[in-house]
Amino acid sequence: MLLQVVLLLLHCLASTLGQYELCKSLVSTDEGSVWEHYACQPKSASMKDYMRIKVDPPGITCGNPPERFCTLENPYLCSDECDASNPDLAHPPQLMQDRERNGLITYWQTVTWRRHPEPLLANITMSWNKSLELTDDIQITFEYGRPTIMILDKSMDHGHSWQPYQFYADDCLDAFNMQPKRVRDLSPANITRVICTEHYSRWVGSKNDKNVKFEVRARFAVFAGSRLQNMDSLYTRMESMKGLRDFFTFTNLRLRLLRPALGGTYVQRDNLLKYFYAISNIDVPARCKCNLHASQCLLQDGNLQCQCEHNTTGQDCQRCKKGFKAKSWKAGSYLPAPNGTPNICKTANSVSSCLDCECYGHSNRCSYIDYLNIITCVSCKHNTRGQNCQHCRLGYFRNASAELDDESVCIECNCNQMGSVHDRCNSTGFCQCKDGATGAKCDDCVPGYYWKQGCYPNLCDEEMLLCQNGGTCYQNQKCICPPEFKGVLCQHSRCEAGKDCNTASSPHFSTATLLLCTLLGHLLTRLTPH
Ligand SMILES: *[C@@H]1O[C@H](CO)[C@@H](O)[C@H](O)[C@H]1NC(C)=O
Ligand SMILES: *[C@@H]1O[C@H](CO)[C@@H](O)[C@H](O)[C@H]1NC(C)=O
Ligand SMILES: *[C@@H]1O[C@H](CO)[C@@H](O)[C@H](O)[C@H]1NC(C)=O
Ligand SMILES: *[C@@H]1O[C@H](CO)[C@@H](O)[C@H](O)[C@H]1NC(C)=O
Ligand SMILES: *[C@@H]1O[C@H](CO)[C@@H](O)[C@H](O)[C@H]1NC(C)=O
Ligand SMILES: *[C@@H]1O[C@H](CO)[C@@H](O)[C@H](O)[C@H]1NC(C)=O
Ligand SMILES: [Ca+2]
Repeated sequence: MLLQVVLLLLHCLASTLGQYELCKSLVSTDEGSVWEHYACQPKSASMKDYMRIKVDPPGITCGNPPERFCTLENPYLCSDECDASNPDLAHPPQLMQDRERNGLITYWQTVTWRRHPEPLLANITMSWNKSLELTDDIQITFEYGRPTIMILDKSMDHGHSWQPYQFYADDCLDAFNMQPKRVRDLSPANITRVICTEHYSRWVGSKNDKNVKFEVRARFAVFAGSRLQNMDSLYTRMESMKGLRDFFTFTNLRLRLLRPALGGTYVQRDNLLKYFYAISNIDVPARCKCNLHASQCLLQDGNLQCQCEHNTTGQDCQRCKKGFKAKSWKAGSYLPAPNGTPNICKTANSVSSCLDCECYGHSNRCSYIDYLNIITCVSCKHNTRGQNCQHCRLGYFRNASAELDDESVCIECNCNQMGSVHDRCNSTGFCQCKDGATGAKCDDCVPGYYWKQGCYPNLCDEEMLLCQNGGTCYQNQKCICPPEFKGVLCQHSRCEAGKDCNTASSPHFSTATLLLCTLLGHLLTRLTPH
């Protein structure tokens, strides 16, 4: 009874706090206080406070040297000036993420489009060195008009690889050869589609609508209802729909500004001082991705870091702590609502009754070997072997980018059976090749060899081992000789002394013919008059 009351109270507490904001709580039961664990995630935060901004190319920020600029609405009003050396007139990149006070708008600004028709291009790269999950719309505020062409990119691997997130143009077909779409055209099944939208690029006057958005709320609303009243439904989809969570996940964002605002008309070359980009704010509402193992995410040594619970560790709580690897790591789950499943990392002890059974999650069984006095893992999975399942089975090698407790820690060598000595490889995946074979898997031949279920030395080629007497080399395997010749390189005439054939074309003579020729030569020199 008491337990039920406490649980009910707890449930109320959880719903007032919003779900998944607690990783655990102490509950009293008839047997005393125990910890209850739940799936948990940090609160949404304004990630612009933590972003590192880089603009490219390096000289794109205005003011060095100082320059004048005009506005699109009144092109003859060119009183404004950008001067990097004067704090009041400078427009450095950090003004895209500052906190504006007293209604004073501060903005980053580029040089003007002096070199038209060469495009005025600028990239803004935003990095966090942390996986984040969007919780609301990204909003970029442009002063002096929004770009007519722009791409928003994202990276999920700290900038190693990038993918487009959304295309923006005043004419999608013309700029990107894409049909214009709105998020509201998307159905639940294609909500993660990358679209091109014209909604944020058309000229409406520079003051009327300054914002360009990446719509997250509207995508959430497809599952959670227009006022996001049913987040459970969204979270359930996050678990079941492939790619949905990843769609909102990123470590870096990049804005590629491809053409500035033009004022609703074509480029007027006599006044290029009115074309440039200016951004006053970039809002990125998101939360740290902690795999539902942390409810806090704090700045540590300049980087965001999940405060991992459930005996997990790592920047995103993506591993089990040392000594808690009895089972493979798993992300927490939103299901079942409302508290989810924490998927706690377990000590080896809690699984294998007091033995020190550390198998990096590749086994949860150990046995004691009496005469060696050791405890060893039994039936290591994932192609591992060894006392702690810490080695790879023969024929497999260690995946250098995987942790020891990763399911993909051992990669099959895949040595070519014909080309290699055996099916084992070294620690970087190189197999041991037979003579003439090469390549990591020994499925290639060194020069001078040809492949035919293994590597064999060339019998003919186009350089050293030329087929002679008009023979042709067939796949380095044999010379196809004209009928009157034979031999590996067709170097032998089929004609033998006494037979009726034409030896004149042959550079090779039988001994008898040679003798005859020598004799004839002598005779001729004797007969020639001096
Ligand atoms: C912006 O980034 C893209 C993709 O890496 C690159 O191709 C392009 O050259 C960059 N543009 C500028 C102006 O640096
Ligand atoms: C990124 O974060 C990781 C983990 O917090 C840290 O080890 C690394 O030094 C950081 N890199 C940069 C460039 O700050
Ligand atoms: C998404 O799916 C809906 C209906 O299934 C379809 O009408 C719409 O064109 C699709 N959108 C895109 C961008 O493919
Ligand atoms: C994590 O391990 C510690 C012991 O090191 C234990 O006190 C704690 O309760 C564990 N937490 C969870 C969530 O299992
Ligand atoms: C190696 O491990 C990494 C990290 O777990 C994984 O992403 C990758 O797919 C693995 N490589 C192979 C070939 O299995
Ligand atoms: C594995 O073999 C390849 C080819 O012989 C060699 O280049 C590499 O250094 C070897 N790796 C190790 C770790 O021995
Ligand atoms: Ca600002």
